[in-house]
Amino acid sequence: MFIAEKGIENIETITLNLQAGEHRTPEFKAKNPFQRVPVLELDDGHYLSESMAICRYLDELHPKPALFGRNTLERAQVEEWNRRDEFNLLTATAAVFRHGTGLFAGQDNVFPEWGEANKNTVQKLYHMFNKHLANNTYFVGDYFSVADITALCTIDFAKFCGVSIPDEKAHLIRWRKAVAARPSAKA
Ligand SMILES: N[C@@H](CCC(=O)N[C@@H](CS)C(=O)NCC(=O)O)C(=O)O
Repeated sequence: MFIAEKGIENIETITLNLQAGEHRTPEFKAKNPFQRVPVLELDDGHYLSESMAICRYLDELHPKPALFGRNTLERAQVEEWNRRDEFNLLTATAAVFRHGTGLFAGQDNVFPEWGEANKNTVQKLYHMFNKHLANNTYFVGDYFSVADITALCTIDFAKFCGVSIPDEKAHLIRWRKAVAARPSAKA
């Protein structure tokens, strides 16, 4: 979505089948020792992983449109919300994915009770996000940023994990509809 918002067209995409373990090969481990996607492969032989590191790299090469903030305050606010999206919402959602969906049942270190607890955490965050969006078009005022991209991807992941936005959270639903309607969300 970030690449599409930037209008960058010369990045070839290679999809790995994670369920088939295509990221657990020695070749892929050499690109990212953590064996996670995404990885950006550079022409000079470097490999970059971690989504935000990749986004920041692309942002410096393609500054327009600015997605990390247009001034000092906005840059701090984008960071503020992006960290809340990742450290709070994504962490809780990932716990629901692993512990609360049943997809990993039977594997070591899977605790369904922890999954249920994190479903509540996601709902509490939706409550806070909804209040914030009552007075803001996007997470940072009327400025669309990478924090909106992180939040949309995480909220849609949470839905996949069985945690949807409740109907009464009208501001969060309005925001989600607007961001999901962007052409980049379908890219
Ligand atoms: N912090 C990393 C997270 C990367 C990550 O967890 N990727 C998942 C897919 S979204 C993955 O590769 N999972 C494979 C596995 O856990 O074996 C980032 O932002 O890029």
